[in-house]
Amino acid sequence: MSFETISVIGLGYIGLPTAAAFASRQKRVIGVDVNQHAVETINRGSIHIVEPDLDKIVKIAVEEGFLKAVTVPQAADAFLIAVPTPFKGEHEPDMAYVRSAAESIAPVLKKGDLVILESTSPVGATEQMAEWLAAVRPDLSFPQQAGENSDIDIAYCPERVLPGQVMVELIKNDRVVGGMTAKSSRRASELYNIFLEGECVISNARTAEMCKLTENSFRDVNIAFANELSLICAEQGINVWELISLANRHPRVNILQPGPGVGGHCIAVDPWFIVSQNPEQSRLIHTARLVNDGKPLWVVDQVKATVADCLAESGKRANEIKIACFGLAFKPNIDDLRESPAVYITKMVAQWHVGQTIVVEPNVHELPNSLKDRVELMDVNQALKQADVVLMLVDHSQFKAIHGSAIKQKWVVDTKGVWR
Ligand code: SAJ
Repeated sequence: MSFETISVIGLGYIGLPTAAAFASRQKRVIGVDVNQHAVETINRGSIHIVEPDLDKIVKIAVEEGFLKAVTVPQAADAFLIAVPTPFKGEHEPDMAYVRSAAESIAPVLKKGDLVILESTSPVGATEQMAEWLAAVRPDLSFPQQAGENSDIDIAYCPERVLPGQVMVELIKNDRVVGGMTAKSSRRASELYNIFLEGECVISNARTAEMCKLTENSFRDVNIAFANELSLICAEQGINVWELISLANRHPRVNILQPGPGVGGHCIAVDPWFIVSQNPEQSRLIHTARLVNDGKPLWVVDQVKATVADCLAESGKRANEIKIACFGLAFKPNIDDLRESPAVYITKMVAQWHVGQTIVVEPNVHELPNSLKDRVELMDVNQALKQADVVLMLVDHSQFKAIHGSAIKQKWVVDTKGVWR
């Protein structure tokens, strides 16, 4: 059966682009979100998140009547669940949003529907979701009960798009499809092939769940290796960026870049799902998390030591010393400050420092509440004119464009090797 109406539950960084991609292929899409503001914004043809090109695609989709947003699920032929899966307590995955999304669609499910879980999830989550659905809809059969003959097909299909390039990667990247049955996989592939130019590679639900966690853990472990090297090099008086660029000339070495820590909502979170399910086996993945999470505190210690040098050499009093922090976003050239090590470090520096703390972040016009009372937002030139100590936190292209010779300050902590 072809998919006449597709419903996407959760209209955030993944759900809204996915809904827009289907709608742009002239499919009728019902987007569902509990956030009334998001629903109203989308229905006006606007967007509530920042992602290149998404605004244009959503505007056209809404104007042409292919996309509408609602707060309560309606009947559809396929449901994609793309709600957050944060962690709780000791880094255990919190599946509460997935459960409530599943239970919210249960009343409108009908024989022949396909349900896909896209949210990053621990292994076994898709089977768990199928159990939750079966518990509230005993009149329908599910894959765990009826296999290939089930009334409802269920699959896990993780997203793997890079924030800032979502509309391109959503269409071009290969996609892993893990059905609870072969029929579920086949139907999920048919669904994604509506807009996908990459390949749909079929596996099973548990492997697809682990695949998503593996991709982000791979990146986390590799960044941790670079961050660990940066600590070792600081002890040894070696420039870590020169070292990495030299080592990367080996044909089989490709080290990532150290930085102030790992931010965002994926790489710093997803590896914990593996660790929490497999604490005995995941020693390397666990240690990588600790290495990356420890980096901001190490940077703050570097700042304290640099300010101490500045105090000793400049003859200024501590309250006369101005520290300028360059960058707040969680990675270069975006305005997303959530889970950003740069914000965390700036806050700690401002709390500790008795003098002025300046922030330069060309991608935002307003400081987050956690910083508002403590720091002052300035442009690059003002900050470079006033600061005694400079802290480079995010390698935005505007900062990279500044030549090292323009940095007159003697006291510099450069976590990205931009002004080396
Ligand atoms: N980072 C470094 N050094 C590097 C690369 C990154 O310190 O060499 C830092 C960044 O500054 C940032 C963090 O890592 O703080 C994460 O940035 P990222 O660009 O590595 O990844 P995200 O979080 O924007 O997106 C990741 C992607 N996963 C992989 O590349 C394996 C993306 O494809 C996923 O779809 C996304 O997570 C997700 O939604 O899971």
